[in-house]
Amino acid sequence: MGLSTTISLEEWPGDDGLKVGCGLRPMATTSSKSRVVGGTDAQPGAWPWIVSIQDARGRGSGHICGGSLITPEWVLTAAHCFVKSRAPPAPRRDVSEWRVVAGVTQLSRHGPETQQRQVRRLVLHRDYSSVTESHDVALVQLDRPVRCGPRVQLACVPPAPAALPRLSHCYVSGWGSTDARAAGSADVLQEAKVQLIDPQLCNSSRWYAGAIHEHNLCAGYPQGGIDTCQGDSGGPLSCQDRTGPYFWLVGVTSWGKGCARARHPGVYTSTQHFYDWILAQMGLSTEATTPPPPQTASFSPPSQPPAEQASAEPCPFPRKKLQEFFSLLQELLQKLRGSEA
Ligand code: 4AZ
Repeated sequence: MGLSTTISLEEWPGDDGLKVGCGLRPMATTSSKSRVVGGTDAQPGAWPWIVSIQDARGRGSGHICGGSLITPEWVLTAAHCFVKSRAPPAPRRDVSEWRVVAGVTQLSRHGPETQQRQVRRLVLHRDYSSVTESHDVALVQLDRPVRCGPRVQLACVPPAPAALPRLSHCYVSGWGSTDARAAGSADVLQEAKVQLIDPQLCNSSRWYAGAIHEHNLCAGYPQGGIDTCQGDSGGPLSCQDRTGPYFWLVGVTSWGKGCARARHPGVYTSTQHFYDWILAQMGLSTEATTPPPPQTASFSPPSQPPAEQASAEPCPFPRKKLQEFFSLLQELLQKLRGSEA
């Protein structure tokens, strides 16, 4: 029988810094076939890395943008979320204006695993332009790490410069508008299956006519109808790996011409393109052992102590559960081998 009985957790899903013990959806049952615009509710825990970034002084939930947990204390999101109007840029530097909610599906009703955090630091990409929407990426450091559990997990960021991992199904999720013609956010998290669209086609004259940057991805449908919309920004474009039951955080929802229009799919910031930037800002690369250069758009209040070294530890929950699962699997395989002999 061609099965190995030695299964090491260290080899799964991979050996790169940001993808061990990540991308798992412990609560997911079946794959979904739904939409964000005109869409369907996501099941609790369906996208356990998504967070709601909220204006702490806003009305209702105060939801502004989505984001994705990439370590227990860092959230990857879009830079434009922190700019009041897209032109001219007026960054909202005061971290006390924001809060981050993890482990939530329905914004008006927090569940047992919902965890609210304050923001310690905002890092906007220094090349973000609200005119061209280039480099629309930001990191949010939480005041303290979240605890992982069935509804709170980390996303896997694909390493650069390797080719994109072998991807199969891609999904977007968010609390953004469900009506292409109306603003406002959804109370229950929405999800949609989308297709990655060839960048050349996306940038062609009848589509985005050159407005797509090399660090963007286009996803949606040529005919429109299913798309992210206002309020979904910063949230994840997550694609399943062909070889395993885990997802990659492939894109960050950035912009689009309207929502769900034909030949104008959603535009995403490619996370792979910013892999080194992400590591550097979190203090996980050699570059970041020196203070960030002055032009770096770091909005940490000067009175705060330096950020603790970002934890590269995977969330413990899946590891323990997976260890149990793999021990059981190993036992089963041994039994099967025994009964074959
Ligand atoms: C927005 O305004 C926005 N259709 C996000 C995504 C898309 C359009 C607009 C994609 O945040």
